[in-house]
Amino acid sequence: MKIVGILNVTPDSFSDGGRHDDVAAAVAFGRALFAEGAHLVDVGGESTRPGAAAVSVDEECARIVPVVRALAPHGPVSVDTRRAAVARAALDAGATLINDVSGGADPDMLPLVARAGCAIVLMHMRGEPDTMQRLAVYDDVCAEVWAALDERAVAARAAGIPEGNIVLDPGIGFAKTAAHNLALLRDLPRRTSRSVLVGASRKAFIGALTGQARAAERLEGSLAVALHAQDAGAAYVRVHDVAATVRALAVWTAIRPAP
Ligand code: HH2
Repeated sequence: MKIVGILNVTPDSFSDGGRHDDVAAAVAFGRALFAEGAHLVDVGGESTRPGAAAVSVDEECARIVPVVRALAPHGPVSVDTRRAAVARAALDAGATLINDVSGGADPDMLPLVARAGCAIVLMHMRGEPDTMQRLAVYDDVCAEVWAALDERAVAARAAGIPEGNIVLDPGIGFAKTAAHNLALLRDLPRRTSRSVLVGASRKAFIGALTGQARAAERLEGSLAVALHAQDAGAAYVRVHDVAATVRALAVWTAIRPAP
């Protein structure tokens, strides 16, 4: 399982907002994530936490492009964006993977990724970050989320993206209650014949289980999810705490080799 380290260059991300708002500090942090063992560093310029405000394309590019350009020579960089114009600028700056929490909703996104020949993460969410928690209503959350992801994968293939470049993500915390998140994680082993990314690091449902209000303190619960993702056969886990995840997985995989 590959470890994707999180580098948010935003003022308002739920856990690391405002920490890396100058380019040099962001690049140093990204290089440290590579040194700790991240296989990829995911650079994001728009917070998608519940209730987050939207940013303009220009602002998002201004936040991420200089960081991607300076970080890409040091290791593989993905960019966390829902906008094709931002993705294009990031690919030009050296990014090699697009992480799209909207599942390719921008009509230009899937054709762009097809032309670039890069991989894309298609994540499940409903609505927009500022409204999505109102849409967390499902009869059968696992069936509905994976049916929606299958539709996005069909659209991606129709746009010319080969199956090998498509990664699916159930979108833990995006238009989901804590119970939905747990159901999706429990169901994960049934879905990993495809390439799947799990992003649960420091999210609120972990705090609800452990009684921790502060996101930065949710390390142990985040590690528990990473170990579960490994056992479930996930291809990627997206985490804030790279060094701790690498160490936990080193012991876990020595005991239980990858499925
Ligand atoms: N979660 C977040 C952002 N991007 N991308 C994928 N593929 N999967 C996720 O679960 C996911 C994601 C939210 O976490 P974070 O980046 O830490 O916070 P914010 O959106 O507030 O910047």
